Amino acid sequence: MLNIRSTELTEINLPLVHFFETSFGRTYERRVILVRVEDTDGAEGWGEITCGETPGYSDEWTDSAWATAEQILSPMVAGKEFESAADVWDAMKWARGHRMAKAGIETACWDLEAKKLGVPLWRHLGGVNQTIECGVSIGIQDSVEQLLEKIRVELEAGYKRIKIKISPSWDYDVIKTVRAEFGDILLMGDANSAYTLADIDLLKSLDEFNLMMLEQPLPYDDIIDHAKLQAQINTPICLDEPIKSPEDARKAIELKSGKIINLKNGRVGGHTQSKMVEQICRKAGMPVWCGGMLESGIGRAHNIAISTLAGYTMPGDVSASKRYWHEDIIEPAVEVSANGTITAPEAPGIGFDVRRNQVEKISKRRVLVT
Ligand code: OSB
Ligand code: MG
Repeated sequence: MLNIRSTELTEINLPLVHFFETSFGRTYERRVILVRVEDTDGAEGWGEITCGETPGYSDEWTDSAWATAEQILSPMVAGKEFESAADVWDAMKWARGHRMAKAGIETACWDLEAKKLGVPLWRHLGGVNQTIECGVSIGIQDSVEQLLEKIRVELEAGYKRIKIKISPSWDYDVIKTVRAEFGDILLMGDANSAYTLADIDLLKSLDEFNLMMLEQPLPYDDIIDHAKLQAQINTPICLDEPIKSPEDARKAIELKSGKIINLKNGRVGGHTQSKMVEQICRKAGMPVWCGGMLESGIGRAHNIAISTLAGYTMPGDVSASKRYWHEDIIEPAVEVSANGTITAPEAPGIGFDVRRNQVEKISKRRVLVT
């Protein structure tokens, strides 16, 4: 039984160690919304709202998520009683969309519940693989030399798979150079919706590079043209942006819109929804892997936990804190082993301590909803 007394939102600003550029823009500093839920016994759980600073990746962004979490979603959870964290999603279902805002609250409730039970969150979620495989996502750089250097560093650190962001001005030639330099590493590209079917010749030409997959080449809300594209290229398509629910996953499988799903906790609305997508995909033989949204340690810890489920069979975009932050807000920071793995912690809940003093230091605003 969960008796939620309050939800508390805190916005913190975290400068990235290195800018992150995708086909929709460049980010230097994250505005992260942390969610702290407290129950009537005074126990707490932490979550993170993973949306970007602009509506460039999805329609949610910091200020829209803040308003929605404060005014609409928190009142649906604060002061309410739940059989279990798995029921929190349903309490917010009336509100359409806003899945990242919902996920921040929902995942905080899962952390709280696992802590109260004294079990690690990954086990509480039904995880089976305590050690997960890690890849990295490398943004568009100012030069190809800079990209090659970054890839070299990550391969030396042990990461299992390299994802590079691509766009119409950073695609064929760049991938060709990377292949020539690093041979048959596990390599993939993520276009973040930078192409349309009119670019079919270019997209077909990428087949020669034997990419592990091509992530989200076509528009952010499309699963129909992706099916047409998949029928014409050999590279497996991985869907990211358009899969916002278990129903979306089912439809994409039926339509053959792609062969893999990048499953982001925030995008689908939290752990309960991720578990449903994972189950649908596992039954259909569709691999999933855990994507990232440049999370702080709290979102990262939740990503580690959910990645331990059986259906997450490919290396995810879950990597070490130090790739993003000079100083993370959790203790210890997330570290990756020399062979590119993370082992989910045994401590209850997310298994990392939140550095409250550090959060205070970099906090920009706070609101408590009771
Ligand atoms: O498309 O997967 C994406 C980051 C922000 C928005 C969208 C995406 C990404 C990443 C980075 O690829 C993943 C990470 O390292 O957190
Ligand atoms: Mg993506």
